[in-house]
Amino acid sequence: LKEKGVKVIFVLGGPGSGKGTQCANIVRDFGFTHLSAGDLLRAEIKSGSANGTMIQNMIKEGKIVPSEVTIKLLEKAMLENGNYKFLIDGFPRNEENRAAFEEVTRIEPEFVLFFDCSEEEMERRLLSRNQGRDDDNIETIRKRFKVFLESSLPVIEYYNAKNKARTVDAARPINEVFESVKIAFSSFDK
Ligand code: UP5
Ligand code: MG
Repeated sequence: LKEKGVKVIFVLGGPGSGKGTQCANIVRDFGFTHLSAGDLLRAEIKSGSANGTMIQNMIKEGKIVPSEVTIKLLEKAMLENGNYKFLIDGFPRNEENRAAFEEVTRIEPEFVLFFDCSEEEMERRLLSRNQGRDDDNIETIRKRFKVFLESSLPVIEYYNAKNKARTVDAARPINEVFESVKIAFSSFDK
């Protein structure tokens, strides 16, 4: 992947902060390929893979699936795709995810886009999404928030300390958030 000249941007933020929504806009305007780690894991469940039941149980509990499983899916998706610019949405979710990805792929992100949003707003969005996701119920949502605070925020702080995090106020209307996203991407050559 590194030899392919692959460039990666991590898109991070709490559950319901708008990662998927904004990635669709970035794909349209900046020519990236969107890889949602959560979507890849859900596709793996549907495919009936040997890991499917384990993944399904972890998602229902809001827990983080072992790195090797997620990284394999991400690597495969990047290798199969002709593009070289990828948005990796919802990964890395903990320190171990981050270190393992770097170790395995030797890729460091160009930067990390962080969608900052209050829990109150994220909860409202998730409860009204209605796409039949197993984890969009109040019990699992609370667990997802806890895991985000305890395990995922430290990853954002790690990149922030390296001056690699670009933080966007995600608690605004979709179009306004995208205006800030465009600014974050403006220094990245198309
Ligand atoms: N919406 C979006 N933006 C809005 C705005 N500005 N104003 C008003 N409404 C807005 O948006 C959520 C909802 O809000 C939508 O209805 C949207 O229209 C509306 P969305 O763009 O879907 O938000 P997103 O941040 O993508 O929310 P998502 O629920 O996908 O985030 P999660 O991080 O919780 O979910 P993910 O799919 O990444 O992971 C799910 C689970 O998979 C994890 O909990 C974990 O168990 C597992 N997982 C791993 O184990 N490892 C991984 O690496 C990744 C996932
Ligand atoms: Mg999403």
